[in-house]
Amino acid sequence: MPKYQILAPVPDKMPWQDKPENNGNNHVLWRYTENPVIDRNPVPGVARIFNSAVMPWEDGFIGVFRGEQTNGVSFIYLGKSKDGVHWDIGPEKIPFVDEKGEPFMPVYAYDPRLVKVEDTYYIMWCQDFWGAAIGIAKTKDFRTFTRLENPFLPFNRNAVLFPRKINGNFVMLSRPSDSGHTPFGDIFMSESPDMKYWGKHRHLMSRSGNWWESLKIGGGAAPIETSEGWLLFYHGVSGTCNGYVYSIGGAILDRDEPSKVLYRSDSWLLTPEVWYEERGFVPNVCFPCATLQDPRDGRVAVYYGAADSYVCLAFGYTDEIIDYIKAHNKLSWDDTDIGRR
Ligand code: BMA
Repeated sequence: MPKYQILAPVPDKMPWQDKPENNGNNHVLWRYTENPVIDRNPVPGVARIFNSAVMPWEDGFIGVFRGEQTNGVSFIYLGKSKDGVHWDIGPEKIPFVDEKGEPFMPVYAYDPRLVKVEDTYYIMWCQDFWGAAIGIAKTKDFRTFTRLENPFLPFNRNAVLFPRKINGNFVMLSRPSDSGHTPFGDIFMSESPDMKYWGKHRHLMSRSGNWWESLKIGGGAAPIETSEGWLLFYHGVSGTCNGYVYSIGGAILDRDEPSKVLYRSDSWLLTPEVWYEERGFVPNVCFPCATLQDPRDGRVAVYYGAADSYVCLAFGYTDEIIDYIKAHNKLSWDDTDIGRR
């Protein structure tokens, strides 16, 4: 039994590989040796798949995938897998409909997350709404995808829903941004009773004085509920003289009031170090979007986009990750308050 309890459903299976003997800096996340799990040109008309999210489904897994087409425009594709590693990606963009059942296709759609709350799966992504903003859809069967009202005004990215209501409301992280490459940005949190009207906005966490996350941060995978708090994998960005570098950071949020950060690691959990993270369409990007976890032993698999070109997997144990975050904890005053001014 893990030291820290994971409060999430037990999966039938999940991809896994044991920690290698020689794990570099002995980090708490280690890369799958068969990375990338989705290579270039995976589907006709799609040049790259990356920054994508998966969940257990039926006797395997299902995922929503950012497919960048050969014309450079990204859309969301559906994929299925028996083992979470080998993916069968559908050749068509997900055919959203609006709440009246009329077809809805975003101008573009990227960086999807997939989160189940109660009996419904929600997909949230970035789309054009007179500039980059958040789109959301829901499905119960992965056949009909009903697009909901846009939750936030532009400009915004990196929407990540919590996997259960907190104090009766849906809770979503987001990162207000600009319409371009956004050289700033903190994570905020908003609540909704109905997935339509959003409010009670709170500031969750700032970019920090730590160089690897000093430019901007953004939510990554849906937070994992543990007995220590919500474990959040997020991305932190530094602005080097040769462009942005995206690393994976870790934080633990209060279970009842998640805008309070309990612990936050001053060091990254994973940073671009291998060819598929350092070399690609956009070099030096590790961009987490989903996890699978097993409450029985604390194993966690992190799905992340690498170099805006590939889907990759890293593994860890929640006990080790939480202990690492605690051991490297460095909070500022605005992490620990409720985030309202
Ligand atoms: C961000 C998003 C991500 C991308 C990252 C690095 O602004 O567009 O999709 O992975 O930049 O290019």
